Amino acid sequence: MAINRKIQTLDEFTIQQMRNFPKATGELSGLLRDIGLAAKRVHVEVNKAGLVDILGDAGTMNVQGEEVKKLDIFANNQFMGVLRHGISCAGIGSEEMDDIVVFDDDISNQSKYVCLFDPLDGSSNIDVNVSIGTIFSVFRRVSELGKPAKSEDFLQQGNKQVAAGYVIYGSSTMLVYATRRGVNGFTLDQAIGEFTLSHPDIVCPDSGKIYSVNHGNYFQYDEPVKKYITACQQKTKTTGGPYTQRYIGSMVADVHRNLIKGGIFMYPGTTDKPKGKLRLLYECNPFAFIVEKAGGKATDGNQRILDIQPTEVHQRTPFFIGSRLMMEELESMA
Ligand code: AHM
Repeated sequence: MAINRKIQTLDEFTIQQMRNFPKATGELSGLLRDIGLAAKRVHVEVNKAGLVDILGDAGTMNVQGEEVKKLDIFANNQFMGVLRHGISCAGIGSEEMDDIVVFDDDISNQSKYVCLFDPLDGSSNIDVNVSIGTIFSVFRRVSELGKPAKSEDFLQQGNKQVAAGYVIYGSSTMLVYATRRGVNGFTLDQAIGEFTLSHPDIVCPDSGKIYSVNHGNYFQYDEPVKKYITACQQKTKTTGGPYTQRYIGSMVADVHRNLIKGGIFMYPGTTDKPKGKLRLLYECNPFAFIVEKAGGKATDGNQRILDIQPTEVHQRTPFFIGSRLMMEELESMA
């Protein structure tokens, strides 16, 4: 079968984008290629997840005599491995690791970027064959090149991200990433093992019909959030509701759907957990960057997510994200 040369692979796309910047060194393209490579490995394992009872449980030996790892640990190791051995990343922070890891070798100390990621978000959905994802955030280092990266490289405001993206392991596997130039989506063509450009220049519709929130926590939300949820369920002039409630419990899938179709996703603080559940640096910041670049908005209920000054790698924040007009409607409830 002849390959359709109208397709554009992830590598081709990032290199073409780089040509618009005469001073670009290709490091960011290399970083995205490395992330794409790890994502393909995770894709293969995710697709075998249903066989885990046949192949052996986590902590036991598989048929090759290797220890079977939990999928989220496997994903973490893949992303850490490609970034450590690539030439573009000086260190990483991950949901799976307590502390940042600074690679500190001659090549990595010269690398311009650090990366934060959630290797497998929504991992409680693995057992039941529901979409899960990887989320990542890329910052340019602020510490001196030639020396090991420092914590200040990771604790930058989200508005300093140079790129952010996610991979969704769903009915197909997709990698979506944003830079300051816009948001583009690539679907994994399994026949050739390449991410190919399928969703160029993604724009989040200004409004939509979907709201996504954990209704089980309703009585623990504050009054403006309850008021907005009630508005979502009613036919009013301003919201154009009632909206449809869709909540997978896998943020990558929920926000991806709302990005494409229009909608709002909320993970508010609760009386038990005032800061909610989601992590600022590797869950909320990357999505806020992507959705803002696509024309939407993201806040913690008070301020823009991207303007929050982080103080620690694993900090949590309430999170509201989605179509511009729906977010403005929510803001008017305060
Ligand atoms: P997890 O990766 O441990 O599953 O947690 C993250 C997920 C998000 O993807 C999702 O939005 C949220 O947790 C759902 O939480 P809840 O079940 O409290 O609604």
